[in-house]
Amino acid sequence: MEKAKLETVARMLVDAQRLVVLTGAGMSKESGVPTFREAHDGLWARYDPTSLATPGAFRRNPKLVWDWYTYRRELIAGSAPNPGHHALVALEDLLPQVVIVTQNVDGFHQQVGSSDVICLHGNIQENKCFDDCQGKPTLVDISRLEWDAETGPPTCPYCRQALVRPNVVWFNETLPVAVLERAQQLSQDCDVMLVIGTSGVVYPAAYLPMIAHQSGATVLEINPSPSGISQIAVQRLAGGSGELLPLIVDLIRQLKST
Ligand code: BV8
Repeated sequence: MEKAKLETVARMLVDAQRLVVLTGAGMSKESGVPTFREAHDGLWARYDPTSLATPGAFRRNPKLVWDWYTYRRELIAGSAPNPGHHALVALEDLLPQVVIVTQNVDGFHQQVGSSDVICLHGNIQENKCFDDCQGKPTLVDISRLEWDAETGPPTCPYCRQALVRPNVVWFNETLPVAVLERAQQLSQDCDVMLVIGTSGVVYPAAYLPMIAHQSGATVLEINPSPSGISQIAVQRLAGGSGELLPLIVDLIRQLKST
């Protein structure tokens, strides 16, 4: 990556008063967590995740979907946030406002201590009643349940009817209203949006950079490949976020000290 491009992006970030950072699966790639569209290793290579992450798939074959989430939870448990996640925490000491809006469900931003994280699509570590029988969401602590995991997910301990499912937003499910509204408002109000590691094909998350752009914000991108966001980004740094973010934060620190 040529230094001049990094310096250009650092100079666009150093004076940001209201920065929004939108992250996707690419943010966790250097932690060893496969991105959403990349073929998962082994058993899951033959399934398209967008056909597993749906309420219909869960109704049709709860064990298959539950096992896919168990596999992903184990993958995440065996991984760790990478230097890119830590760099975003360091950015909070350099800029007046940094809000992370993430599409990721791995919990890594929260784990490293980012202070304001909006999870658009939920949290893979949490489970809930499929029917939200006690209200939205009816969280269930499965560590307190006894069930035969060979049969798939447990039954909700409250209603004893519906099955327990991961507390994530599936395709064809609406995002929590308050979460989406806050993300949209922040995208409208930000002066800079840094978009990291997303293909920009899943909506309504992919609308957020467009909202920022139409509101006059500077949109920047870190992604090794062009994405659905690239055409509205004034700069795309073609590299890995785990490698580039620490370099950018160092440059911002230098600019701040001169
Ligand atoms: C909804 C949780 C209303 C589950 C996920 C228009 C408007 C509204 C809706 C739609 C619309 N058009 C279509 C829809 C429907 C649908 C949709 O968007 N479909 C797509 C496939 C076209 N949207 C929905 O259903 C949403 N709900 O709209 O409600 C509604 C209600 C009823 C009926 C209709 C509509 C809900 C969407 C949420 C789905 N849940 N996750 C789980 O994780 O199991 S989405 C999932 O995929 C991820 O969370 C993520 O958000 C998403 C996209 O993945 P990315 O993060 O972008 O990752 P991807 O692999 O695609 O790309 C990785 C990128 O990283 C690449 O660009 C790569 O180059 C880059 N990269 C690689 N290495 C690195 C890197 N970058 C940096 N560093 C590296 N080292």
